[in-house]
Amino acid sequence: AWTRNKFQGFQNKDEFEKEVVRHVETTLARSMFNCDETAAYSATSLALRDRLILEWNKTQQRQTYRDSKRIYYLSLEFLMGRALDNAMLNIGAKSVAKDGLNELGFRIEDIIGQEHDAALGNGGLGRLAACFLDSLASLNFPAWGYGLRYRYGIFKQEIIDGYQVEVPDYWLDFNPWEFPRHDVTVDIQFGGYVRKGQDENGKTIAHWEGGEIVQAVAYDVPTPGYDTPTTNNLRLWSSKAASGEFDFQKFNSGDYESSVADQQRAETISAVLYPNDNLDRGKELRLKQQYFWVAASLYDIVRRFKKSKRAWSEFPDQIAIQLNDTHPTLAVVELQRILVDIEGLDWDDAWKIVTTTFGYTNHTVLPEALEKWPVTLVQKLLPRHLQIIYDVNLFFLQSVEKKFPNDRDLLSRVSIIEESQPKMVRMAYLAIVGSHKVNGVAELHSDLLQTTLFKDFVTIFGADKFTNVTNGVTPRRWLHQANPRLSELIASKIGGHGFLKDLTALNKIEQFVDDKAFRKEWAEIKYANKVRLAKYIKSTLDLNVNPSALFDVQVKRIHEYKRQQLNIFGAIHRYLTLKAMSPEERKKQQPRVSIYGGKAAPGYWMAKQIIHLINSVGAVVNKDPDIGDLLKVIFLEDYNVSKAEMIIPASDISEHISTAGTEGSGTSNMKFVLNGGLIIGTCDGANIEITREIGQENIFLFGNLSEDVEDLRHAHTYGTHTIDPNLTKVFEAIQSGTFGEANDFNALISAVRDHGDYYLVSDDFQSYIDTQNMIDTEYRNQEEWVTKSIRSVARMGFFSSDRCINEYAEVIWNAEPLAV
Ligand code: 26Q
Repeated sequence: AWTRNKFQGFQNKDEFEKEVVRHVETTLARSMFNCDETAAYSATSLALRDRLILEWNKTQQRQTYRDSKRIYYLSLEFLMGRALDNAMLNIGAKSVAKDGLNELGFRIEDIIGQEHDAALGNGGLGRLAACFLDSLASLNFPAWGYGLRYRYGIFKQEIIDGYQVEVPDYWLDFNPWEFPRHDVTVDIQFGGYVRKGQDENGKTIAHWEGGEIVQAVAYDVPTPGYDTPTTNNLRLWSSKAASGEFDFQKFNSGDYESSVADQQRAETISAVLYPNDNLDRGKELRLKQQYFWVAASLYDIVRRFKKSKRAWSEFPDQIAIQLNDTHPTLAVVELQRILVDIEGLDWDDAWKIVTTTFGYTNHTVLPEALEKWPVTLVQKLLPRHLQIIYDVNLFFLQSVEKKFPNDRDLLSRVSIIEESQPKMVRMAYLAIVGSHKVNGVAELHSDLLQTTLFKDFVTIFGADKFTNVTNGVTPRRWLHQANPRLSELIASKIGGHGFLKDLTALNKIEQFVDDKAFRKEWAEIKYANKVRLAKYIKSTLDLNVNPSALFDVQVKRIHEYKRQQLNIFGAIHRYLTLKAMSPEERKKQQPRVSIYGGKAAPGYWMAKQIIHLINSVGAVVNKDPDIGDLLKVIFLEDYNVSKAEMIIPASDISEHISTAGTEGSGTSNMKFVLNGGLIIGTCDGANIEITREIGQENIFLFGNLSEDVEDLRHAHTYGTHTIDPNLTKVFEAIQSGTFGEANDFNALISAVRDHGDYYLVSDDFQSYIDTQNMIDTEYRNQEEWVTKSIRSVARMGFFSSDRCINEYAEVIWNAEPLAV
């Protein structure tokens, strides 16, 4: 077995300190006398980074030398969060760094806290990509991530007068974790026209000419595995003007403005992450981002393959490319273009290679999230690609016609080109046709894909092409890093930290469920985590919350389908109920802190209304002397990965309450349970599999089932639609001005009362309230609660992203780890 040698970590704290001091004095050119926390963070990162780089280089050499199959994960989002703590833990240098920093007069938590999150993602999909990179490296898979180096990640959220305000997130000021590769560049073409020519054998060849060129520059980010020397690469592309600088010709001739404008236009491509989550807004710049990133990545992949001098037919044996949603689907077309137009392969041979190489992961069934691009836009930016898409579609439809003759409806349903006004390219269909496997992200989600959205394709290609890979999360970040005390407690009981690499080993803690000392410590850790969050609430909102109260948390992107409105309506109902009680009766109630966090897409007005309602309710409830500690309503500003690491371990109950059938998987549900929190949830996404694993006695499920949703919606629209009486009282309280301006929240109420209640808030309301009341009761029995908490954690082994990556490797990639 591999063991860390002296070159990998630090021998002792003195060696670490020496390196930190050296970086302060030389790299940063400062004296230790005015070394503040920022400088200490920089120097610590640089010292760690030096060790990482050596492993990284060796890993890359090893992977090149062994030449085994590589996995490329294409994602427009990598929501990495902070890197320093993770790197220290992964290379086993944290305790040395802690002692060393202490001697230099710093606390390691303060130094870790200096780092800006790398927030190159919106939510679940981007964080999943980050967990996957951690697992790929930890399991020693030869794998690269490819993404875009946005200058601005997801915006920073400020709450002003109860409303969300977006502030740009400029995160690149000092980023020790990226390495510019000014020698690794690719010229990317846009626009122009296609000229048909002939090769020496008289075969027709398409030449894509004209248009503009933008240059892609590679920035590499090392991603270390846990307790292994494997350090993989995340390559992010940055855009700049092809000439490198702006056009001096124009500049010298006096046309200053347009020379600068050209440069800025090029740099705009990688300037900003689109802040939509689960919503497709077809903007031209988004399509440019997609092609820019896909073309640069494929050029890079093909270049690396060509160095091996293998036959093209071996391409799929050497390379697996996974499409994280449809965002990189142009890669399918681009590879076909490279093989046919540039490398001269026959269409059919090329297409075989393409389809064997790609796999496609779908993350949602929401119709508004399914990507479509106007044919005219694709024609303008990517004329050759549009021709290829048409040809792919033609051959595909011909094959369908052959198998299912005379079914014109079928042909128009599955056509990659939607014959609408304007015509649209359906990216999901292109991804299905261009891949050998299509997967959903939880069992229910994959079933729904196969029986509804992609039903026709199951008929056409057969059920084998479609599969499920239930999501997972990395236990390194989401247990060991976020909750070090819990990780230590578990390790102390079951013989070390092996569970971090084989999460099923957690089941060994179940035998201690009756161990008094263990239970006590378990409860103390949860309490300490709640105290930490309470302090944070005090420092940011100047509000006192009682750490002994039940902490009820819902943190995730704000979306109607995720139903934060159900949660806040429920909190209002609780408030009204408490207000109606006598003081004696109130004393018997379970105190609760209702905690919310999450960003709304800037253009998503309803989501912003929800944030405003939560804050308006908090403003009234939190200062109501009748209520005191019985209910606090808290909105935590700017929820992100590093805040998640603090919030998740502090929850007693978390909410995963999407309308049944709408959440692909959810991944924070897994993180909460892994940290000993129980959950209230609908029968949706991975909640269902979590229930199966941990036992239904350990989870609070409520609400209508996915198979009933269609009928309920139909009834709302065509039958008489009656609103739940308790919910009606909530609406009346809002509209009588209890929480500020009476009419501010009309739209939220109307959506339920007057516009068909698409998300079934009213249908699920009573069930939700009943379940929350049951939670109050059960929470009072702390002994039983701790038992549920321990048993749940013990049974969470399945939800490691390691299990998930191993499934991808076996079922989709046909790839193996590389022994170190
Ligand atoms: C598309 C087109 C134009 C602009 C933006 C987008 C876009 C961006 C982000 C569309 C979708 C997303 C993100 C989707 C997402 O995060 N999905 C979540 O993926 C998780 C990981 O699989 C699941 O757990 C969640 O259920 C799912 O909502």
